[in-house]
Amino acid sequence: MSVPLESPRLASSGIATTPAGPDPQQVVADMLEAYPTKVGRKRTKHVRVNDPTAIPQIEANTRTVPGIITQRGCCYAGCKGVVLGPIVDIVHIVHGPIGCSFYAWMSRRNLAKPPEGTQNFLSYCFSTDLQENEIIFGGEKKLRAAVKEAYDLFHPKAIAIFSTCPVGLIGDDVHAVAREMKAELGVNVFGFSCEGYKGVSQSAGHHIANNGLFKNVVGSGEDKAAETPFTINILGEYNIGGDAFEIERVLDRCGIKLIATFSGNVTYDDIAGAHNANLNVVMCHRSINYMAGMMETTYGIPWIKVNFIGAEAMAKSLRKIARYFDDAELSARVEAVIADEMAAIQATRDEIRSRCEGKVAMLYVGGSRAHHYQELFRDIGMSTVSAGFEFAHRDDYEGRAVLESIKVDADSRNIEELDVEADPERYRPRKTREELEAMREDGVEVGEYEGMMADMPPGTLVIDDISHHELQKMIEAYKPAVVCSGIKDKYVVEKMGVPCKQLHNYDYGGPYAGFKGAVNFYREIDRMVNSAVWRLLHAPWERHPQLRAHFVAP
Ligand code: CFM
Repeated sequence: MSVPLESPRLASSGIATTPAGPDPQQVVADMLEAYPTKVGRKRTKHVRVNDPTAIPQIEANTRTVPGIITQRGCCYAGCKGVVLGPIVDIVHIVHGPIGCSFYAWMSRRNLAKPPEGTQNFLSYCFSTDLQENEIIFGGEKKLRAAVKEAYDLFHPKAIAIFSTCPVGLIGDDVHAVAREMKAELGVNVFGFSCEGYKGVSQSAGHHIANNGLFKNVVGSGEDKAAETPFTINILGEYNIGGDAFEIERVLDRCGIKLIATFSGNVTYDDIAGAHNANLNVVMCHRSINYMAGMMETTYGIPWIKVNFIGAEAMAKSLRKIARYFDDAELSARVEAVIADEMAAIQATRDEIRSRCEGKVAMLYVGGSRAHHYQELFRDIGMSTVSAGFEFAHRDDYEGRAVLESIKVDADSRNIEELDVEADPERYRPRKTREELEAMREDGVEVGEYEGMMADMPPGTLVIDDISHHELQKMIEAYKPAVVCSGIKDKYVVEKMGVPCKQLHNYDYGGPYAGFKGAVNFYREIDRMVNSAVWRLLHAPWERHPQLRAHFVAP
């Protein structure tokens, strides 16, 4: 049995210990047993029994073993689908075969309510529709024509071009075409070499997107003085299911002005003027930490890590922002908003907590949500026995302190690291060294992320890039009340009689951020974990074992 040890960071949450359950070491051994020796050896390094007081090293951001079925996406998905795609008034042209566009069309549920008069291309699908002819003779001509056609039809502020796998293979120079068309049309046109095969997952695409957005858009707007000093950008919030709407509602109430959200419910001009903000708050560290670092070096804007998922986490993050601005009036307003919002959700939260308390969840999602959503479960007394990211790096698991020791391999060397320096005119440090030091003493670290493992109780299992086989074994061992994952394994989970909540697109729900979002999530989870329907579900092979298929490793 696991030893229920206290986790000091979690003591205040009321769930500081691991609930009694199977021996995690034994679960790991059983889970990896079926693999061929070499695969087993590799996967062992991606699975860790957590100890928040002595965080173990985990293998992450390395190639997936072919054939073991994981949830990862590709570099193009990370660049176009995740970071750039949600910017509403850029025409996003996918240079490639039509499938790359069609299957990425509107499936991420990044919503937007752009201001009156703003163009909104989110519901469009632009593609050069490469055919055999271009694969043989080159696709630059067709790309040029597509950019021109999009310009003639819409006259957008900017056009972005995204390269898919074949474009890299045939060697089309999308950057040369972009430069040429920018000169010809007089609007910003820029390209991304985000071919799907680059790197080991969509994470490579995030980095490429950050670089391109920083070079081509951020800071290209005017210097503007805001009517309040409390101005922020949110980095790594993509407005899935309307999360950014709720976050902005709460920030508004507090008197904190949002300049730009990278990239949800946001326009080209918002991002171009993002250098005017006095603070960057980082939600999804994985997809956008590069931008936070570059903006700090170039413009002197510090960043802090926040989590707007979960009512308690939201309150904590608002206090962190208020502490940064260090203004008595702002702090008082933030406290009043927190008190008011908490009071409004308390009765529902208590009622749902009484039905959910003690139940366990498993979260295997992307590169940040498997961490953030643990807070939402904690709000209603549920604990996370196991969590993992698909494509996060060691720093997202173990904290940024390990950054220096991360090995650079051939795959990561492929992705450009921009060399940025302080802007000679616009660099303006927002805080003095002494002010930053005082914040640190108050427990608010600037430019820090301690990672997921520090926030998980001892004895919990952390699994990087989980496979279908491993997921099945985990469900058999822990029999969780709910699994949070994505469409690739939703039905694997549900066929085992366990409800699965998609945390990528939220199924059809959301928002889940902020206070009102938290209530939506409590209700959804209550419905799922307390529904009798799952107990009635039996797979045919439970009654007829001859139907069970087996894969036997050679
Ligand atoms: Fe960041 Fe995301 Fe995520 Fe992500 Fe994604 Fe996403 Fe995600 Mo799906 S940017 S890492 S690449 S929080 S699309 S909005 S849900 S895997 S956990």
